[in-house]
Amino acid sequence: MPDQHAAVQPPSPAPGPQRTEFYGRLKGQSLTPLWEVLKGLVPPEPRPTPLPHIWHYDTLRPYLLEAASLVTAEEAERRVLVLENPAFAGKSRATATLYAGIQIVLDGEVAPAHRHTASALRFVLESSGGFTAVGGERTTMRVGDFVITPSWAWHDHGNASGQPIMWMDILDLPMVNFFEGGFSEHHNDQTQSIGRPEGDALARYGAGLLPLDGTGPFGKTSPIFSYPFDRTRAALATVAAAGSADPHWGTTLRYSNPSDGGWAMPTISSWMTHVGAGTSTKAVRSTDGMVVAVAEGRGTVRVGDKRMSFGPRDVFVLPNWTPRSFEAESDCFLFCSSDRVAQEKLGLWREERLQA
Ligand code: GTQ
Repeated sequence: MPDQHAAVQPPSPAPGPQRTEFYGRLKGQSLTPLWEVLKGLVPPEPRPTPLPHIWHYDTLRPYLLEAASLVTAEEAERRVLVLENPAFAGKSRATATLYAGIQIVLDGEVAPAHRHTASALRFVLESSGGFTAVGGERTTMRVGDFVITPSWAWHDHGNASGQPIMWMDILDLPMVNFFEGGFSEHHNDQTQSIGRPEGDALARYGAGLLPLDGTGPFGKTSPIFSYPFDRTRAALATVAAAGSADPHWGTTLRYSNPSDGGWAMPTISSWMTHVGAGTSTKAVRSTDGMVVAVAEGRGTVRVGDKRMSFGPRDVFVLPNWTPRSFEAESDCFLFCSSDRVAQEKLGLWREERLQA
């Protein structure tokens, strides 16, 4: 230990044993030299960790059915196969900030009521009419529907359709857990009590009308908790037919919160992109990593130097700040989600449109 009162010596300019010895002593004081870590801490541009990855539905489906033969929905609480990015082994992450999984509920099963501060969305992949109940209202889940479970809303899932139902879950769990701010609890009953008829929320908030008073039941989340695919598809097809596609983003409409015009959820952005048969989009990159589920169509996505062919119900990850573009063989309807809304609120979101 040098004498603290001795005159400070000019620095020894080259790395050497003195530095190593100094760093060793710093460690013991819970101190670390910034100059050794600065470049990693403040990178000149994003260095994406997630890898591009695709899960083909044909591959996923038998595993889901096998899971359902081994574990009941009740025992599992949520019987889900997590879509874990190969770059995040053991971390239950699809991107740096989003969790994704595929959930299966068999005919006659119940996924019991619980709630958590993490927000969830569902995108329905296969259904003959299973349902979810959210905050006192039930909604039938049809293929292509976008359904929200707002933060801290009770939710249980059920199925009396005679066939299994499968959907993609996306939750903001990595974000919530980053803040270490998460809560959850179980309901006393398997299923919550239902206080409003099916379709109530859509009628009140989703018909271009709003109640005279009241802001809706879900705080920062859209009071429309179920956005039916037939409406989304019809709107997008009409807009696409008008020929106003963005060269980089195709024809895109975002799911919005009618109360304020913002994104439907406070932490996760979702939108649907149409790319017409035989057309392609130009490459673009943005700071948000995306999870995409194919609602309809076949095509190829280029992401960085990788090409992935996709078909209906496939799910893929497009890493942050990595150029991406779509080539559509047939008319494609692509459901996309990312943390864009969170980045926008924090002033972080950027995009770069490339000319290729
Ligand atoms: O349906 O509530 O995939 O709580 C992960 C956690 C689904 C759900 C997931 C959950 C849920």
